[in-house]
Amino acid sequence: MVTEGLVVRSYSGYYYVDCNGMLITCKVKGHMKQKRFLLYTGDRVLLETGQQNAGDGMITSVLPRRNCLLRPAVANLDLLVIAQALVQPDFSHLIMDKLLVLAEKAGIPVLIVLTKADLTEPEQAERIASVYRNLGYETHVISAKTGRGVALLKERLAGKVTAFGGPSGVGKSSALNAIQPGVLRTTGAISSKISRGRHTTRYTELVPFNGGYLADTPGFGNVLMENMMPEELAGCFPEFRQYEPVCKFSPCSHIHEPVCGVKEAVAKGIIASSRYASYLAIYEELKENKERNRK
Ligand SMILES: Nc1nc2c(ncn2[C@@H]2O[C@H](COP(=O)(O)OP(=O)(O)OP(=O)(O)O)[C@@H](O)[C@H]2O)c(=O)[nH]1
Ligand SMILES: [Mg+2]
Ligand SMILES: [Zn+2]
Repeated sequence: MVTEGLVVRSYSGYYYVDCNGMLITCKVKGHMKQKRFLLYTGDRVLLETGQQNAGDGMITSVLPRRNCLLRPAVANLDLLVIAQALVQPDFSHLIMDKLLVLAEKAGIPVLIVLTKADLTEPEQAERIASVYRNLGYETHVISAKTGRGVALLKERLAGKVTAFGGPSGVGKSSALNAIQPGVLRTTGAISSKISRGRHTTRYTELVPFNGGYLADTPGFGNVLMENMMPEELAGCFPEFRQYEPVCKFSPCSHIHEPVCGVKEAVAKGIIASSRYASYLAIYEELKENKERNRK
């Protein structure tokens, strides 16, 4: 029998597929492996069931994706929550801007969550949040410890397929647990190697939540910008768009050109200096990638 299902977790060669509420353990059919087809958590797949065990299946194809991300590795999202701590670890504009660029390129709506509000002054939180609110990104300041901001965030996730992504240790799993205690069934295996029993998320798993799904994902260190050309970057900074008509050259890299609307807006303080600094750093990284690939 052929049925459709949703990949809710993948783990060492096995895919766990939700078929109308029943969890089926699957492998992928040989011809798919030959094509080196990557399957993501969040993929909709066709599978053959009922050969041997009722709980086993074989994935035969992947249905077209609406969207897909590598970091975190997940497909078909309605919403990506980009989580970062205000402190511990310190907030990084560059990491936030890189993740925003990747989400813009993938065409996935973003909601920003700034965590550990209990560890910082409200003014500091506001300073960071305002940079992103001014760009039009919905930004929530929360604390899993005190519960601040959790109820409102929970409301905003209802009925959607949402993944929480961001650097390691920023509090993604803690935020999810605050939103829905017990939501993480299998994540949070205690690692004795990493600092005294900290819970570190090992894989992406979708869990049903309020008419949609929530995904916790493993944190990462740095964010590598891959599969992107330097010339594409400005298009992933939405606030640049309205100043580009002023640029003398088209296309304009907004770096060395003499008359540039974007550079003017930065000089006037209309475009945040942290955003422009990220643009320069990412542009440089993409240029280096391009030169390396040419060799
Ligand atoms: N004070 C404070 N500590 C927090 C908060 N949220 C998380 N923490 C702490 O931060 C550490 C990391 O939290 P996790 O929820 O495991 O972080 P994570 O983003 O899921 O980490 P990875 O799974 O490794 O990517 C833990 O020691 C938490 O107790 C918060 O709101 N306030
Ligand atoms: Mg985690
Ligand atoms: Zn320009």
